[in-house]
Amino acid sequence: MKTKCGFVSIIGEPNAGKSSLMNVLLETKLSIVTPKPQTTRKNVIGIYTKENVQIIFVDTPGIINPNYELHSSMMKNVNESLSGADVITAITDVSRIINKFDKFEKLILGKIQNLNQPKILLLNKIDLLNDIKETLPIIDRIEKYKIFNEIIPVSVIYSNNIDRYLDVLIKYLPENPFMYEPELLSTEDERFFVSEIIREVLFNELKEEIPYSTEVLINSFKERENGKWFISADIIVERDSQKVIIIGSKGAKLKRIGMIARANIEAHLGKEIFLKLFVKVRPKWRNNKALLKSLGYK
Ligand SMILES: Nc1nc2c(ncn2[C@@H]2O[C@H](COP(=O)(O)OP(=O)(O)O)[C@@H](O)[C@H]2O)c(=O)[nH]1
Ligand SMILES: [Mg+2]
Repeated sequence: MKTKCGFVSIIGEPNAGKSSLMNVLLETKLSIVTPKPQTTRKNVIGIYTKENVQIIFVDTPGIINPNYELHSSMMKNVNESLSGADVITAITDVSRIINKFDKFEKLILGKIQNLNQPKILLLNKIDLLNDIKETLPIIDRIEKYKIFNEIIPVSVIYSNNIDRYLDVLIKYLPENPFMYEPELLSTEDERFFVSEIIREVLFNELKEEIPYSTEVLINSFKERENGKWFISADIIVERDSQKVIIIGSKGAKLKRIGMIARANIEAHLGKEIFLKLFVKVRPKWRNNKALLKSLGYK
């Protein structure tokens, strides 16, 4: 039997639903999803294998105009994923695209219009529209650019039209042998997922700009004699005032963050862990190239 296998880059603006899409396709929660934009900072690989098809999805940070070195690194990740892709999937929040079409045109269409790979556009969040017909003028407008091979309205969180997307995607996927074992879900290691889970809790528990000023560094990740895993991590912030907020009065906030993170990590790893969190101040880490490098950024 002939097999199909290839890389699919998932790109789009912040909050479009890129990470949700990958999670729905893989029927698991690999990539962190929050109501806040710019949560995903590094590319996350998710591998879908069914029958004779293997799709290596690459979830990417939302495309923005960079303000920090951190953002430049995030955009490098997007570009890398695009250049390695066999098929490109762009996804946009259809309920908001009308009011921000110029931005969509410049950031998304501009970025991919000269690339050669097949391109699919998902108009996401159709559940937020009063009538599916509202997508028609948008589709007309985007079709004029002749960038996309297919434009598909979907609702990722309701799995609406996702089957159709998969069918179309598979059509454009090249014939190749599988690259990975069919059981493998990701090439990312557990340390990465653990740090992402902690970051997700920070995004959910902290207000305004604080989550954007945080990063998580796993210091140790080892099995102890009693079978319980010991994980210690630094939560890196930019200012003392942020450290004070994260720790909270009598350490209550950090305790809560640790409790939620531990439960989520245990659910992910399927085993009990012991989690120790420290908060450390690294002024302006988002603009410090050397520090970014030590945190795994390009
Ligand atoms: N109403 C609605 N919300 C969605 C849909 N897909 C994603 N979202 C929400 O949009 C927000 C951003 O999703 P996320 O996957 O993190 O977007 P990303 O920044 O592009 O990775 C989250 O609150 C999701 O629950 C959808 O189909 N309908
Ligand atoms: Mg994301």
